[in-house]
Amino acid sequence: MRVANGVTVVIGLGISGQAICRHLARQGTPFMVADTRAEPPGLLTFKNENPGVEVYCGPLTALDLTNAYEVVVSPGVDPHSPGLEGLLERYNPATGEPMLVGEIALFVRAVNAPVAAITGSNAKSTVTTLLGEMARAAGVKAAVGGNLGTPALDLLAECPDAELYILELSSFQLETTPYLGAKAAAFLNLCEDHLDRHGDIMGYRCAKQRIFLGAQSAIVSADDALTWPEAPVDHVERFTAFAPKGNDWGLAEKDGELMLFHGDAAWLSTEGLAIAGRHNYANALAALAMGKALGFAKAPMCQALAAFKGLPHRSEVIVRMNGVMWVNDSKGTNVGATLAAIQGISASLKGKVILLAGGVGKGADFSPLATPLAKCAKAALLFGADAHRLEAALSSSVPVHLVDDLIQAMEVAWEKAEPGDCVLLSPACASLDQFVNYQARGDAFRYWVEQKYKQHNHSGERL
Ligand code: UMA
Ligand code: ADP
Repeated sequence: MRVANGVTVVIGLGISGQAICRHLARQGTPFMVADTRAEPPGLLTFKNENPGVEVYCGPLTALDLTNAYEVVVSPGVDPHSPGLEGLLERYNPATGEPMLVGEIALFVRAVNAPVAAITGSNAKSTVTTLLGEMARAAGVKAAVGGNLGTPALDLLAECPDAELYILELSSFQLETTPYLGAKAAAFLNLCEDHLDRHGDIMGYRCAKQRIFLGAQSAIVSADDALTWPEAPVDHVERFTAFAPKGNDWGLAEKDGELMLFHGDAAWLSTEGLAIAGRHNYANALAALAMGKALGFAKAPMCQALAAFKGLPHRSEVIVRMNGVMWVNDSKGTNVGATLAAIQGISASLKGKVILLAGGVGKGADFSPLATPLAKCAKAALLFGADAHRLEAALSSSVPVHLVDDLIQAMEVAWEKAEPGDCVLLSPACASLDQFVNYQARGDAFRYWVEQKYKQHNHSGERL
């Protein structure tokens, strides 16, 4: 099928694709939509609501894009996939940008307030949400979204008078962003993830480094040089999960209390925080560093931080039952997140960890989990598409059991757990082989635990 002259082609009819369509419609730009799936979810509704918009479903190789004005691709579509070859590298004289861009390129063209952008392998949603709370406490009208939930282009329409846009950005979104120009850009951490898409960790890092294009301030981890900007940025703030050097943000003891520091100034004690674990304190420091770069005052930032309880599905304690703690870390979709969860939880655990893991491993190497599990785990119960790869990486360090699915894993965990233990769902994998998304996986965990809790409460058993 030949695309008509001067038409913008939106690739993908998911959340971003639909937001891109709404934006183009608002701007009066002629566009059509293509999706590689024969029947993408929401197709009928979209057609009913957009009767004049052409929709093509099928392989992109059958689309002739020669006359297109530009191609705007959804994050879930690889810009190098068949049918799109060369477009990312080709200059588009009409826009001065590559022929293929993503949603964020359109956002950058349209936005007229400062942008704070957050990327990293883990903690993006946590830091983005916390920074949003800090902005609110500081009296700044901020719109919060991106990969986190509300697409960036919808934020523009929903909050046109925002004084600040706070965006969580994934490597997929950054890969197709030619320029960002953020007032403050954070690259929080880097561990293997999405290797099936980016080839290797350096390809993945390279996409994430784009967050610094045109940034006024960079916020990076002092503990990981791979997060530091490759191209010069005027102002750099660094945070560490350990004692700070120079003017860095860090964690150190003062008078027997673990405190958050900026340089040699103690800002607040971790004892007053609702979030726990060294990785979460590092997240708090990153948000403080960003807030400072954005001009927020110290008092409202600290107030918002003290009140912040963290997000569901991230090391979330569901219940303590028969002396066993049941923790939902369904958002632990890569090895770095699962390591952080294991280390955070085992630090204060009397018993052992029973890890529930598995799903789609996205090509990652699971072996970094072996040593920490050898130290603190009773068993690893493995399910899903990459269960055998996990078994190969872990079986010499910890007893492993292959099960069919999460529910079976929970039943085995119920049998094995003893008072003092923690049953931890932190799968180190995406959920898409057995669930709609990570939330559905976390909800299934929560539901099972709550049912069990009710049954036992009902029968009068001591919990
Ligand atoms: N797809 C096709 N063919 C198409 C278009 C999409 O097969 O033509 C498939 C993709 O391969 C993918 C699924 O459809 O499996 C969804 O892809 P999409 O690009 O349509 O995704 P959206 O619905 O637009 O949602 C995206 C983000 N999803 C991805 O990047 C995969 C959402 O992040 C984000 O909340 C939303 O935009 C709004 O910005 C989710 C995510 O998993 C939470 N992100 C990854 C992560 O956090 O690790 C990057
Ligand atoms: P993202 O949006 O980057 O996926 P989230 O805030 O949703 O980040 O957290 C994702 C996972 O990472 C959760 O399992 C969470 O417990 C874990 N996590 C949170 N902070 C860190 C950190 N600083 N380092 C490693 N893992 C972390």
